[in-house]
Amino acid sequence: MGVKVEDFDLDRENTWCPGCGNFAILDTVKKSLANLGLPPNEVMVVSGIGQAGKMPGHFRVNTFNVLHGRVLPAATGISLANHELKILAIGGDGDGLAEGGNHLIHAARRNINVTYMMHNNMVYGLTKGQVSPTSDEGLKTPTTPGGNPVAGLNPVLMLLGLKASFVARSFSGSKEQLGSIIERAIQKPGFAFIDILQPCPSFNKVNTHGWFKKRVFDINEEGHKPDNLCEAFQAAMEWGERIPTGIFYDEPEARPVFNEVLFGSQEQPLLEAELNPLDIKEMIKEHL
Ligand SMILES: Cc1ncc(C[n+]2csc(CCOP(=O)(O)OP(=O)(O)O)c2C)c(N)n1
Ligand code: SF4
Ligand SMILES: [Mg+2]
Repeated sequence: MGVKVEDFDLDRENTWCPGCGNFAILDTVKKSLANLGLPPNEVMVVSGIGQAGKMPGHFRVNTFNVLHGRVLPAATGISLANHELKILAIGGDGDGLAEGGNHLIHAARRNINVTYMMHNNMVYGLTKGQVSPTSDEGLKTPTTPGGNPVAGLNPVLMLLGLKASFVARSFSGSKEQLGSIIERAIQKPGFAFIDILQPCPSFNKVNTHGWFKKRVFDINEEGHKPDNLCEAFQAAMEWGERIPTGIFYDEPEARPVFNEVLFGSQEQPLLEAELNPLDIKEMIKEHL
């Protein structure tokens, strides 16, 4: 009796627009969890605010929907309290790179044991299409009516610069590739980052499903091996007429995850450990 995709089904009204890339990402995540034999009670999905942030409302797992931009601090705390959970952090490009950009830096640096999926539709979808940190230069939005005056940032290059343990990019329209990357990321100990390109047909009329489909190609199929950081940078530099996807970097040498750095190897999750409160009255007196 393995885990089935239907085990993750939740009968709730879905308010995503027709054609939104989030549907394919949701289906693929559920399939990947089933393929890995991870039952819903062993999975925790933490999400921020935005259309991507609504993901946990649509599948049966442990969930925590937090403030905009605060996905990774919450995921860090959960992973420290219970390292036995498989933790998926989910949010949009605005959530992860604008409001939450600071947290992304430190989650990667600390190597928290979390898979982070950033749904990248290159705009703020939920709040009706404002410019985001990944919007291309020239994109006209309600906040940049004359066109985005600056170039969008490349999240893959940013995460390589932070030496994240695992850095990949996929596209909601490449479900097979996306599924295999998600499965590998979940199995990777430490911080695994996936930039998931997705169309927002309601508010991004430029970077559409067809626009991405015409440009994406798989770097691993073209021979890129993800064990070399310099070559990963080289592969990630491209953006435009051709958009590289696949696994850019998968750190070959295992590095301790944040739990191990703080607590060493743990026999039981912190939340089950016996409380041994320190009596600090004498210490306080010394400073009075
Ligand atoms: C602290 C805070 N700032 C701003 C907002 C308003 N807000 C909600 S979602 C959002 C951006 C959503 O864009 P993104 O993260 O890219 O997700 P998408 O909807 O595109 O999936 C903003 C600015 C908020 N809810 N809370
Ligand atoms: S606004 Fe865009 S991101 Fe949000 S549900 Fe609609 S298509 Fe998807
Ligand atoms: Mg977005």
